[in-house]
Amino acid sequence: TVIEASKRLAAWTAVDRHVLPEYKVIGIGSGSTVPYVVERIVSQGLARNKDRVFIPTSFQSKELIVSAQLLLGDVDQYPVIDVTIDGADEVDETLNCIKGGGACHLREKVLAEAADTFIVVADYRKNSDVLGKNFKQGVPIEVAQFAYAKVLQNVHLVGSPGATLRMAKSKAGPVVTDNGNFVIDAPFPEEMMRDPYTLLTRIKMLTGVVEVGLFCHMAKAAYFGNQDGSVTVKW
Ligand code: DER
Repeated sequence: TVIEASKRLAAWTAVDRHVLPEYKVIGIGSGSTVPYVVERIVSQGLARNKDRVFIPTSFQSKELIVSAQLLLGDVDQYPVIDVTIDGADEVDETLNCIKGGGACHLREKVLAEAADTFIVVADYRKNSDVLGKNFKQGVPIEVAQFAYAKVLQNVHLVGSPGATLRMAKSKAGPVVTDNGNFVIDAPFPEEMMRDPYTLLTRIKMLTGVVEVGLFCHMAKAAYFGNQDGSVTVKW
């Protein structure tokens, strides 16, 4: 499909430009765009270098690394990462991202922060000017199970009366993350989404919040595949 082709285009461009020969530790994100990152790493022979190790950001990401027969590492073995490449749900004009559509944003943010360079790859739907304009699901918030009702109440009070606990589709009950936590999806009004860093700090301070799916001042560049086969780069 056009969307898959645009994901592939973004991923290949980012790998060619940012997985430099001297880089030894590569962070691999989660979601449906990152498989094209691994595809390019393999096809370009960038995994043949046996001292190049790949760090996962989720169970899914680990499975992707293992199935591609790449060398699997752990972030406690490799606390400093050369480059992390990951997807996003939406990216604004100054590279702030909504992430967590796949409920993986805690480990993703750890690896994004641990990397010297954090690169986002996405299809054209994610290229936006104000967060929340295209991605309507709300800001993903990972919360401790014990505290979810209190966090939900407080998120309602700080500006998201429509916030909900994320329920699973093929499992009875809520989504449970790789870390054993719940996820709250919290839509906020546009004027609050125009200052995502302030919003991030307010949500993060709520007791029981583990991590917030707003990545502010983190990405060094974002690559978007377009429907016409071109690539848009933001940096
Ligand atoms: O959940 C996540 O943070 C993923 O990275 C998500 O934001 C991107 O997933 P996609 O590449 O399948 O759109």
